[in-house]
Amino acid sequence: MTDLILASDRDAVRILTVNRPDKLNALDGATLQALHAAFDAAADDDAVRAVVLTGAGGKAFVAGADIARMSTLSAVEARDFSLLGQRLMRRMERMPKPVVAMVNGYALGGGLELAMACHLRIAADSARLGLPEVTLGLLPGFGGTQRLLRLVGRAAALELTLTGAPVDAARARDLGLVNRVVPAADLEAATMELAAALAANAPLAMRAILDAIHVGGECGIDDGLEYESAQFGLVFSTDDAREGMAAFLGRRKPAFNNR
Ligand code: DAK
Repeated sequence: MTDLILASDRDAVRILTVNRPDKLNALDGATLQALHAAFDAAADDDAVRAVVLTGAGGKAFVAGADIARMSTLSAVEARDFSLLGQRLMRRMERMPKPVVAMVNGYALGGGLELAMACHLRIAADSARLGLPEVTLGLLPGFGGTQRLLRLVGRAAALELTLTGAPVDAARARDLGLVNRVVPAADLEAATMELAAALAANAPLAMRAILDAIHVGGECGIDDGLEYESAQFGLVFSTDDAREGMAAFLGRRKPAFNNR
């Protein structure tokens, strides 16, 4: 059997590739489970400082949940499938290191939900993104309504989910659905440059930032500020904070050690 998820490392960047190109990388249960295991492994590996997620085959990031598999599910199985996907995407969102979606083509339905669970999204100008579930008589089942609302606000979230119509990459950037759009030919280089820059930053500071932004998105400003200052105190006591400040003062590049 071929690997559903390919994993390779470029220096401190782990590249994960959903590998079902003949099905435009559609997500079935086994692929969701393999992705979960791959993210667990990336989280546990101290040598990995940033993760890039993409799709194989050059045409799609991920074209959605596997409709053929989904069409055979009972209600109970559909709930389990939804829980499996939600668990994976929560796991990704709460990763202690930054995760970048390299959106190299269609990101539809569960595929866009997957991209939205990443911390940053960079898209090829040829990519198309959308939540077409409504056209199948469904609604997003991996947290898509909730993450889209938080990313782009109510008006655009309602437009994308109620019409089901995909948007091109430029519109996705205007909505704030992706951080950056680059020519398709430059996508890999631009993504790896971004990921390498992230990987060079202090891991414990990034972890604290990921936590603070996540917590802040779910609570009021006073609780969020308190959380931020607690994280600041914690990070301030690390070797990497000493190293970062000393490197600045010594006019040299810092070398962070995750301590
Ligand atoms: N699932 C299964 N197979 C898919 C697929 C998908 N989402 N997308 C593409 N494929 C397969 C095609 O069936 C075809 O397979 P073969 O016939 O060759 O065996 C192959 O990939 C190539 O696709 P096309 O021949 O269709 O390629 P085209 O270039 O003509 O079109 C396309 C590309 C992306 C426009 C088209 O494939 C397309 O419209 N795909 C479906 C996109 C879509 O509707 N995605 C959203 C899926 S729904 C829930 C949990 C989760 C969800 C909902 C509920 N709960 C449990 C409650 C999430 C739902 C979704 O994601």
